[in-house]
Amino acid sequence: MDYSTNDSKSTSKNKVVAVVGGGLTQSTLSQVGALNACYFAKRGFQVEVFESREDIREAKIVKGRSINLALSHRGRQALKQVGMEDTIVSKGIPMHSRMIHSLNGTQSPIPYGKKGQYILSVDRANLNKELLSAAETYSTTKLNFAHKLLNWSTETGAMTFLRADGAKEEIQADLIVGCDGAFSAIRKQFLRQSRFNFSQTYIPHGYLELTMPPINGEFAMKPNYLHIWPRNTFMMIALPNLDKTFTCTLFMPFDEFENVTTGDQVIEFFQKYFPDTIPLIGADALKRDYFRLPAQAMVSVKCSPYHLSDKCVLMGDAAHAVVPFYGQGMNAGFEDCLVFNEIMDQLNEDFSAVLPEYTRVRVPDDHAIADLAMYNYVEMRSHVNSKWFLFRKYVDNTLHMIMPRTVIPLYTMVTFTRIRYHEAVKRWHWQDKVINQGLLCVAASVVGGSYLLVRYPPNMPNISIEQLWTRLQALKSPF
Ligand code: FAD
Ligand code: EGU
Repeated sequence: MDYSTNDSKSTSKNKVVAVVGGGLTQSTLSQVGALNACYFAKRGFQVEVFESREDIREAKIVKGRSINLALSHRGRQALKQVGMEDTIVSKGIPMHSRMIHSLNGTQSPIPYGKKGQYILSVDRANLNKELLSAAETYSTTKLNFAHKLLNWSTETGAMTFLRADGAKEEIQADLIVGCDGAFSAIRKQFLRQSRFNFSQTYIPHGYLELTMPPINGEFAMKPNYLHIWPRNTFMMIALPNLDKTFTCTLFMPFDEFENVTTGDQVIEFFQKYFPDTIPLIGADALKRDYFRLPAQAMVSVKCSPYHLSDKCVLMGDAAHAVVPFYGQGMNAGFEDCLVFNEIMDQLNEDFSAVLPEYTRVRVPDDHAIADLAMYNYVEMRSHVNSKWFLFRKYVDNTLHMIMPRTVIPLYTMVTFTRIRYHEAVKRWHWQDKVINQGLLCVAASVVGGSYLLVRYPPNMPNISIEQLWTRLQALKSPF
């Protein structure tokens, strides 16, 4: 009997897994495909990665910008499983707190939590390079760049690729893992299936990235912070880079972007909303860089199921693009790989059982983080200025301090734990109820108490403050 398990194991090792998506895009860089290549290679599969772009490690200059993102617990746990956590963390910059910039230039730090609770600013390009190189250390992994997926057959599983030389190539695999981003070509075949759910929503905001250079060879602002300028409809965020620059991301409705068309208007706009950043970015650089690229759109995509028979599975943005207002898109995509890996262990790599189980387990969680990110977007743009942001985080953290086990702030569950996203949402609703009921009780006793005091004034003996004080002291004294 033992032989059969051994047999099935050894045959599974000859199976080919095709990971579609793995290299770089300008706006985003595929991280999830590169990580997945590591996971499947580690399990002993023959891994073929197909990426429509050229090899990022050989590309001369990455057109566009060096962008960074926030890596937190879920992403780190997923990296750890393939032995990549330390490599990535060593090149990340810890951010222990947010730094809230008020309109008048005041800066207020708000810690993320206790000492060990910080997030990391990591370079997208470096993360991608490291993961691809790690995947390549397995002799069973082959990276195919300049291979653009055109179509695939749900009947046979055969994929058609367009190569750089214009030729088409047909490739067969035992499992197709779609990690080809928010506009996934793999997902197109899912759309033709009955009972496949799909929705996509563009938000009215766009984003634009600006670089804040070092001053005298040093960071222009405190480095170990996630800098935030909350201005209701406008918001800017800045994350530090290893080269001592900051990448600032400006979020603003497309309508407003259209209103700013000249360099002078840019300065005028920044003077009004982000005056403290003008000398740091530099007025001339600001006028120039603002128009370097048009504002980029942000989309939220939800779908289900994530698998098609035992042939194909979606992960990362291909399965769930989320708006960036929780800093979780890539972290969630990495956790997809980790969850899939756990299910592969549980169900002995039997794709016909693993794929439906992955859908069953993962859809509720990915939908929950998509909803949370959208909720936070709506909240931030509707009434979040710096005072409100400071107040809310203060209330959250204080309640957590008073009742550390009962009240855990939502961002803490999302950012620093692996509590399933949908469980975090449930707990959050429950906490809200408890807090509201607590407040209601306090309010009721204050109102009721005052009423009773007015209605039935107590017959207080006429004693002086001094006497009251001695009595109070007497109460405290054990004798
Ligand atoms: P992608 O990065 O989109 O990669 C898809 C890959 O597939 C690309 O390399 C592409 O070239 C390739 N591809 C596409 N079509 C084909 C085809 N037909 N054939 C072959 N290959 C193909 N997440 C965080 O966790 N923290 C953050 O702080 C954060 N900040 C963000 C800020 C902004 C402004 C934005 C927009 C997003 C942010 N995210 C963040 C989200 C994060 O960028 C994405 O979730 C993550 O990059 C998704 O990775 P992916 O590999 O699934 O998809
Ligand atoms: C947006 C763009 C602060 C990188 C959400 C916090 C983000 C990031 C927050 C981007 C915010 C917003 C959280 C983290 C993180 C906060 C978080 C957002 C990284 C609720 C590169 N968000 N982001 N929440 O709490 O949990 O600090 O582009 F402004 S990291 Cl919108 Cl923790």
